[in-house]
Amino acid sequence: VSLQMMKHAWDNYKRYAWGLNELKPISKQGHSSNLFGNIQGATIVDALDTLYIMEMKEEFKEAKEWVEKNLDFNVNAEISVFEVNIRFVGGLLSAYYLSGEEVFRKKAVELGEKLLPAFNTPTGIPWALLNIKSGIGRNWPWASGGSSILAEFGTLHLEFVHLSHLSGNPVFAEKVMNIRKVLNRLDKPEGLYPNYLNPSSGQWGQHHVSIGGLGDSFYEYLLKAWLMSDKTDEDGKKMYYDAVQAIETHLIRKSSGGLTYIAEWKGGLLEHKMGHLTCFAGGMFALGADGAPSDKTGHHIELGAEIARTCHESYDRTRMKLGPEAFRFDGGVEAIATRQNEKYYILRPEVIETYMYMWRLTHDPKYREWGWEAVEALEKHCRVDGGYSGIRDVYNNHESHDDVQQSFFLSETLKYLYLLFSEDDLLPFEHWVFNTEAHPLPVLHKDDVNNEENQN
Ligand code: DMJ
Repeated sequence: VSLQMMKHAWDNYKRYAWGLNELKPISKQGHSSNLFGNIQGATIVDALDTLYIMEMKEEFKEAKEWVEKNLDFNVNAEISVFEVNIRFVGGLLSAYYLSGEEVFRKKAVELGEKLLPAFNTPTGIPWALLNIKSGIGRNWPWASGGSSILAEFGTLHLEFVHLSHLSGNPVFAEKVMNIRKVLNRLDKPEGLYPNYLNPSSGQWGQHHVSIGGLGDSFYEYLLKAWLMSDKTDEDGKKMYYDAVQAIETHLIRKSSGGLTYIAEWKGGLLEHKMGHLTCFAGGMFALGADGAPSDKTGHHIELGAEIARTCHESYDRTRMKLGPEAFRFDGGVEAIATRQNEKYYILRPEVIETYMYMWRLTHDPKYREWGWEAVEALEKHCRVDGGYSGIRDVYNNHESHDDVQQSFFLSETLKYLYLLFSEDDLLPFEHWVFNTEAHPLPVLHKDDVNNEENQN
């Protein structure tokens, strides 16, 4: 089924928005996101590996030809370093590792080089935004005290390690190792990492902590850096398990109805709200269970299962059986959005991602059942003639479509659905880690690394 869904999403993108970043499935035209500046083709690059894995050979071939002829980074444009890294660098790296086609390696390294000026700050903590022609960077104007964002500068590690591996140029890995060093030198309030860090002073901004937006994939990349290093990156390992310990103590709570959730922390006060983005953490806890101190393995799996259950409830308690952007555990509600501007669903993957990890790690059939419920809801409410669209209010009787087919729907949501219903030997966890945009990157086995060093 996810293959049919991919075909529908891809065919319509191709028909109405080919070469542009995303598709507007209701108005049947292109959608230009300013996150990528003038870089074009986000949906193509994000979808490459999904097409490959689903064996959509014709489509993969036309996507590859587009990349060869049209993917161009010589543009005068300000881009989000994080978004371009996870979608474009990540997408190109995976396409290279899966297909072995040199063009993807070349383009990934070329783009990586364009991103390097972002690190020209007093601390080496990169800017959020970068003009890839002039090399001038800056931060989001809304970010606390001119800060860079934890989930942005903390979500470069996997891709940059691979860029060094594939180019033979150590500079990429050095840049991300330096981020680690800066973080390790800092005092952390209650062992937690605030979402904001000023790249000039090297000091934290507001003490807001989140495992959802602004924080999320930083934690994910600590664990995955360790896994991707064939479990040699002890620093990443320690930072991850220490952070989870602090998260459990200060952020994880149980509602009176028995639902475990991860709250947000604002200078010591809890906001009893969980984002759809936060739901990825169920899968992360389960993936990290194996490496946890031996008495904690079962506990981390259990934590993953609890988060999966809570996130499933957030879907189940809506009219459309699709989860809201954020849901609360206060004012007499549990796992329900109470604010109008938190009731939307934009085809996000995190809940299905967690089902996929839980399925692979426990084989409890309920995760496939829950995944199937999501398929039915997507088909019923998000599928339109011209592709798939997000929904403005998942509690409403009638769909109000937002008219955007997000590129991560093709790279993540549909890929995780496909994997949820595949055998475990398709992209097995021993050999692959998924970047935060669901692009698989191979584990760098000790032997590979040594061999290459010898060759060099
Ligand atoms: C994706 O770009 C990535 O999953 C990122 O980590 C968070 N936001 C979207 C999907 O929701």
